[in-house]
Amino acid sequence: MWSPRHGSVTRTLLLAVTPTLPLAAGCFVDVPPALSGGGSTEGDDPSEGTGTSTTTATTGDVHDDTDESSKGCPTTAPPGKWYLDQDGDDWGVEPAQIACDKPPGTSAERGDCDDHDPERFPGSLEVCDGEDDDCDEIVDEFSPVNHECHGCALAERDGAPYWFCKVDAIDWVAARAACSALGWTVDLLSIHGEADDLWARAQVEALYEGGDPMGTFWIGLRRADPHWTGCEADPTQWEWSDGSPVDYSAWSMGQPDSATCDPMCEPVDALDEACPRENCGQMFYMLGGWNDRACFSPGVGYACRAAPPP
Ligand SMILES: [Ca+2]
Ligand SMILES: [Ca+2]
Ligand SMILES: [Ca+2]
Ligand SMILES: [Ca+2]
Repeated sequence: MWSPRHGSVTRTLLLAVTPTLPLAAGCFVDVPPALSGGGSTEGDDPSEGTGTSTTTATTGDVHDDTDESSKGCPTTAPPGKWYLDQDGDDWGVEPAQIACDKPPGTSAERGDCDDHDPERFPGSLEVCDGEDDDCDEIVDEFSPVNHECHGCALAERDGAPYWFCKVDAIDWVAARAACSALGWTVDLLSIHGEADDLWARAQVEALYEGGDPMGTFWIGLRRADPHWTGCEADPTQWEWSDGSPVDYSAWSMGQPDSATCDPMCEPVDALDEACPRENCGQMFYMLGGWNDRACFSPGVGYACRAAPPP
């Protein structure tokens, strides 16, 4: 036997696989009559008209048993798309239902990244909780109420979030992984001009106030080829891990120097401790300037940046 609930589910499933069906002819046009079955599209066939019309406000469904006046919604507005909103935060999720009136438990907005948590929705305030609260696919980034999180100072510049993280010891690969864990657009910091460089350095200086003047933190610099033999690496073969162009450099005096290179071995990978090559880049956080260093070295911090919104 047909029920409004079952009919609604049927329409929802069919809409998911028939997204291009026209919507303008009436409230049930998302359901092909030949496939509807069970009477859920009762009245779609004009020959079945009985001269009565019923609107079921509680489900948002409009049951047409008639003619022209019942082919559309009660008002001139076309049927709307309504997204399931289970946590009541006014943000829903796919798939959509089509109905003239807003069905209970739905929203006209879609994009809720957790429809079981009313604190998480697009535009919510990001807080330090290991979750992406504002549904931008970035975890625990800067917000008006989130300036520090898990040992990282947070900032935002030109629309892009930054993390400046203080740790006891971390190699370059682990630092990059820590950045990536914050979101797929997050990588180690790349620097593209003096203003970028000075601003980043100021953030880190504040974080490490009173620290070692020779202390270093990882940035996204790495050699394009970490497997070079001998110790005469091409000093220009550097790249940013986020894929951005190397259009600026601020090496410290005498760097890159690959000071720890052992010319008698051939490295297996970028983290080969038995055959050190200074394949990764870091910043002297108090003195400024960049330094090449073996990627397995224990840096005491790192900086991450998310790509700004397009
Ligand atoms: Ca929701
Ligand atoms: Ca939610
Ligand atoms: Ca977020
Ligand atoms: Ca969060």
